Amino acid sequence: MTDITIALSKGRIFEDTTPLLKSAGIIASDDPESSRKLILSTNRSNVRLIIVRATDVPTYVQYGAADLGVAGKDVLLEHGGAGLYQPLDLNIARCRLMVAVPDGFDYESAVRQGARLRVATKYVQTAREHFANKGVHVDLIKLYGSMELAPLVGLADAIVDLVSSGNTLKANHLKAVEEIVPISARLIINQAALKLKAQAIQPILDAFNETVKK
Ligand code: PRT
Ligand code: MG
Repeated sequence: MTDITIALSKGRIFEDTTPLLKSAGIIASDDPESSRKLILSTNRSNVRLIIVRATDVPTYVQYGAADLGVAGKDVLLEHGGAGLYQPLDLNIARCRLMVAVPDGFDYESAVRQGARLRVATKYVQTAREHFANKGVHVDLIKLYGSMELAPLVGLADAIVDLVSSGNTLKANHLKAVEEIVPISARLIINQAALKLKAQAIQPILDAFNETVKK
């Protein structure tokens, strides 16, 4: 039987993918929240899960270290998608990639006046493209997390970050001023694996498809 490796990140992606895996008859043998294992076996002897950082999922799948993976659209936009087949929007881990500024900052008028903005973000590629399309001059500052802090301490005028409930922005006296793109997690498949392991992969893809449609 062909061996299949599926790359997931722990937290919301793992939690939201668990029911989809179940619909394909795949049940993890351990919970990544409590186990320190990075390779999890499943009830299916030919299927294993690997637990990697959310931003690393496309890389594992691109190089074929994993056949399948689940990654946020935000992560895929930054990665670029080389070597990946993206057949299915799983409609999970939904949020929006947005521009946010301090409560008192008049973003619209800054943009209108052609101000040069300092923008802190983990999403440098996507942000660069967004502001270039708008004709807004920006200096991008790459951060790896907690972007909400940057405007509060004078590191940046604005941030580009994911927003779901809006509570994190509110708690830090920030407001969303522009949506860049709606985000959800996608199934990704290594392009070569899809051809070479079609018999093993297609039933998983079909089950995911059915469950997502419901
Ligand atoms: O957390 P870690 O540094 O380990 O990695 P990660 O942040 O890359 O992974 P994880 O598991 O937090 O996120 C995985 C994926 O979930 C992301 O790539 C998104 O596609 C998706 N997702 C959905 C989110 C959110 N919703 C979300 N709200 N990822 C992050 N957030 C963060 C956001 O960055 C902000 O800090 O939650 C905060 C805002 O939430 P609200 O509800 O306060 O608006
Ligand atoms: Mg996170």
